[in-house]
Parts: sequence; structure tokens; C-alpha cells
Amino acid sequence: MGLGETLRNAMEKIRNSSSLDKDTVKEVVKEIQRALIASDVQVELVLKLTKKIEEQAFKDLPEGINRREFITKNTYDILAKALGGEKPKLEKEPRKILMLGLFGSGKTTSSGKLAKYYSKRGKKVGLICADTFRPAAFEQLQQVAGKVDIEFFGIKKEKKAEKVVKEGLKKFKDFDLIIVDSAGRSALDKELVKEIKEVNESLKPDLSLLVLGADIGQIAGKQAKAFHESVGINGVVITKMDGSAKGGGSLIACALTKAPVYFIGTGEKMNDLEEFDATRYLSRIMGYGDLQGLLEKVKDATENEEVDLEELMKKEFNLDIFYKQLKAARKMGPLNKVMDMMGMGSQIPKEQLEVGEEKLDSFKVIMDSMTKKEKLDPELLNHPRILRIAKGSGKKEEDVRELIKHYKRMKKMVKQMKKFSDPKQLQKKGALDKLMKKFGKQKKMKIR
Ligand SMILES: Nc1nc2c(ncn2[C@@H]2O[C@H](COP(=O)(O)OP(=O)(O)OP(=O)(O)O)[C@@H](O)[C@H]2O)c(=O)[nH]1
Ligand SMILES: [Mg+2]
Repeated sequence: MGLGETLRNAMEKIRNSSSLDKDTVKEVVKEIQRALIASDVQVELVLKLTKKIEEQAFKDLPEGINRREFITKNTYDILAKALGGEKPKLEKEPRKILMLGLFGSGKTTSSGKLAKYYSKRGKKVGLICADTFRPAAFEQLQQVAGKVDIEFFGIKKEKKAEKVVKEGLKKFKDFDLIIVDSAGRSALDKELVKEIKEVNESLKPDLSLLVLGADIGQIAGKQAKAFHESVGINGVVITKMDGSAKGGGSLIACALTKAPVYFIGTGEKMNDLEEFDATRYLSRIMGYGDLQGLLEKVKDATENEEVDLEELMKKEFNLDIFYKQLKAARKMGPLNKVMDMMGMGSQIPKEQLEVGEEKLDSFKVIMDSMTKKEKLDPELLNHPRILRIAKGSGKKEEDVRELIKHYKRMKKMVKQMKKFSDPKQLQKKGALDKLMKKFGKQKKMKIR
């Protein structure tokens, strides 16, 4: 079982348990440990990471976040950091990329994949074969270039890699991007270092990418360090993520040596290349369809909000406003009274006002599982998001859909109401002030 499957099982356990007690968390932590160790992450580091997960599990919950979401988010944070978190952005778009690495790591294949990746993004790309060491290297890259429809340059039988690079640079001088495939060796020996230094000298690459196979696991860190110290690298490509259970270990090992992983290879075909992003990677392997949504939500929950009812009435109605109204109404009294005070009660059908307390509570719980973006633009609520919200709030999918239906009805009503009562009119009449006085609140009130 790969890292993904085991981690997914562990996260499922969090999501599906009705009561998240210390024992369940212990079990989950054990599974995460197993997953990381099987992925060839150093045992010491595994223990450190999982200890953190366990320690943070029962800390105070931020408002609006349930225990399940809290633990999922913490686990994510800890793993994402271990995977290198956010990468340093490249200062500028690279114009010359050098691919480096030991024998068979996937340099030639990745050169082709990268050429395709950038060519799809509108760049005119040229590929240079600077592998003058292995006899069939020329033909292999030529073939790869043909597959991805990229111009190729090489000098058959030439022995000096730097000479090929110099000539290639001339040929591709007007191109947007030049990718140079270099020769591998069985180890980073003197010969390889000398050759890379010469190529570096002629090419002056903006980006030197070390290509590593996922199957080497934690050795990836040592290799990244060694290459960086002897020839200098800016980043790493990890290939064969599809075929090895050790991918997680190599990613984490690179992060430990601060070598940013920019791409991962996920198969032998020319399309099997992904820009590496810790969030995307984790959300896939943890089986969390909308991890991004959860992260946004936790961020929201830590921000206090001010509500100005007058403002609320002026704005385009959305779930966020509906939510704020609900919250405000709960503080001031039942919704119908509030609406009555605002002189709107009579315009709202009775059944709308008589949404029971229980239902309101349930709506609140569901909305607590939404992100700010979703509340501002409820049109975003597609099937996967609805499922996530249902899971996050411990409600059924139907409950979420009911809320959406309710919101839509309310929106229609507000639209009609706006026709009757212009907010300016409302202000003139002093209805809002009256309302606020009655309930002894200030015009602006803090909700949270
Ligand atoms: N499954 C899988 N196979 C890959 C991936 N990347 C490369 N390979 C395979 O790994 C083998 C070696 O790839 P090459 O691109 O030739 O490696 P190289 O580093 O250029 O090798 P040398 O030039 O001999 O040093 C080939 O069989 C590729 O098809 C990947 O992401 N997934
Ligand atoms: Mg090669």
C-alpha cells in the first residue's frame, strides 16, 4: 500500500468516527506513522510529526470549526510543512533549464515532458542533447522531441557536451526556452562534476533541475544536498511517483535539505508531469476532495467580523449575509420580531418567519462548515462542495440542499422587499435605530 492509500484510510477514520476520542486519535496517528515509515521517511521524523498531530488534537477549537475539521487541518498543516510548504517562487520565468541527475533517474523523459508543459503554455521551446556519454542518448532525445513536437538539437558522435550546448544556443537563440538534457553517471563522481561545471559555464542556466527517481526514498535528500554542494541546483524533479511507494519519503527528504520540488513525474507518458504543490498533493493522497475549502474555512474562523445591519440590507444578498442575519437575529431575538421591527414582517410569508429554532441551529452548523467564498457566492456550491460541507458539519447532503433551497427563497424575498423598502427610506424613518435601541445594541455589533 502506498502513502496515499494508508493516509487516506487514516483520514477516513477521522471523518467517519462519531466521537473523536483520544483512542481514535491514537489509532489514526499509528496509521499515519505506518504510512510514513512505509514511504521511507526517517523514523525519528515520523515520531516527531505524529507527536505533534497527537498533541494538537485536543486543543481548544476555534469557533465554527468542529473537532474533525480541526484534526484534519492540523494533520494537513504538519504534513504540508514536512513536504516543504510553499516553495520559493522563481525570480523570473526560466529561459534556460539544465536537467541533471544520475543514471536512469528520468532526465531525458522529464526533458520531453517539461518541453511539452511549457510549449502548451505558449512558449517556443528547443531541446538540446548534451548527453555525449551514453551512445544512444542522441536518438532517444530526438525521438522524445518528435513525440512532443519540439525542435531538437544534438551533434552525433560529439564527445564534448559543452560544445553541443554552445552550438545549440546559437541555433535556438530566438527561442523562449531552451531545455538541456545532460548525461548521467552511476554516482556523482569527479567526472560528472567536471562535465556539469563545463556545461554550466557555457549554458549559464536560470534553472538547474536535479532529477531524482521516487524509488530512492530518503536518499533523495542526500543526493540533493550533494548535487547542490558540488554543482549548484535550484530545484528538484521527482519522477516515478506512480511506481514507487517511497515518493512521500523522497519529497520529505528534499524538503529537509531545503531543495524545492518543482515538478513530479507520474508516469512514462509525455503528459505525466505535474507542477508539485503540497496542498494539491495532500488533498489528493488524503482523499480530501476539497481540502482547499477546509483551509479557507479555518482561516475565516479565526477572523472576527463586524456586522452592520444597514450595510447588510444594502448589499447584494448572498449566503454570507443570510448567515450574518441569522447570527444577528439570534442575538436580538427571533427573526420574525426583527423583521417586524424593521417594518418588513408583513411582507414576509409566515412560513418563512417560522423557521424553528432547531432548523436555525442546524443551518448555522452547516454554514459553519462553509468557506467565506462559498457564502459570498453560493453558486459555487457544486456536488463535491456540498458533500464536503455535509461531512464537515456531520449533516446529511439533503440538509445542506435544504439550506440552499431556503436561502434561495429568502433571496427572492429580499429582492421583492427591496422594491418596497429602499434602505435609505428605512434609515430616514429611523426604523433601524429604533430597532437597535429596543434591543439595547449599538449600530455595529461584534458577532463572535
Ligand atoms: N513510471 C514512470 N517511469 C518513468 C518516469 N520518468 C521516467 N520513467 C522511466 O524511467 C526510465 C529512465 O528514464 P530516462 O528519461 O531515460 O532517464 P535518464 O535519467 O535520462 O537516463 P540516463 O540518460 O540513462 O541517465 C525510462 O524507462 C522511463 O520511461 C515516471 O515519472 N514514471
Ligand atoms: Mg537520458
